[in-house]
Amino acid sequence: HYVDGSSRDLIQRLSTQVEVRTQFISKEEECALFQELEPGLKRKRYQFDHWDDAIHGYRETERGTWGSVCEGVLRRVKSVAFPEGSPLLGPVHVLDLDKAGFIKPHIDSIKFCGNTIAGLSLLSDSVMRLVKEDDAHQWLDLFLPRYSLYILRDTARYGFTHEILKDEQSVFRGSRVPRERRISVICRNLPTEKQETCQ
Ligand code: AKG
Repeated sequence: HYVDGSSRDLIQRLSTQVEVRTQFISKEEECALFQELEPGLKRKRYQFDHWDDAIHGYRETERGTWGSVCEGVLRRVKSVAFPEGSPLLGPVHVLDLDKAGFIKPHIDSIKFCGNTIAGLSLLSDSVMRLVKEDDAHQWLDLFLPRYSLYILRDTARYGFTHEILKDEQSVFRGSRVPRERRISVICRNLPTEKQETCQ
């Protein structure tokens, strides 16, 4: 439903590594997250001008401590997305994309982030595209509705770039997915020592 791709086989192969959980947070929880984040975000300007940035039209922040509603949401994210006991990157990453903003294809740092990325989508639907690093013909599109949680693991995280499509290109299975301002709240785990020594 929420995953499209270049072939059935690819969708099947990545099915344990790519998850979209719809309605993961309630409207009230989105509101609580927004109210905690908006004052800090509002003080910053959207960055549009760095031509070499992976992200265009964004502002960002990190957060280590949350009020009780948000803390409950993050506990739920952690319990469904990460292996038990997997140490997480300290603060949670918050990315605020302007309506005109987008994220270009990239692979998250293998040095600083572990095998799992989990992100909540606030305020807007969007489309995330994964493209195999060494074969652009192999791709997956994920429809990320507002209030959903996506999880990328292992090969989906290491062997595929991910991007958030700009409004003009935001289409899923032939249907337009209008992009509004979007805030994502992203949790990552730390690389294990074994992963680190492999690089
Ligand atoms: C990243 O931080 O690596 C992302 O691509 C974030 C994607 C998102 O906004 O959900």
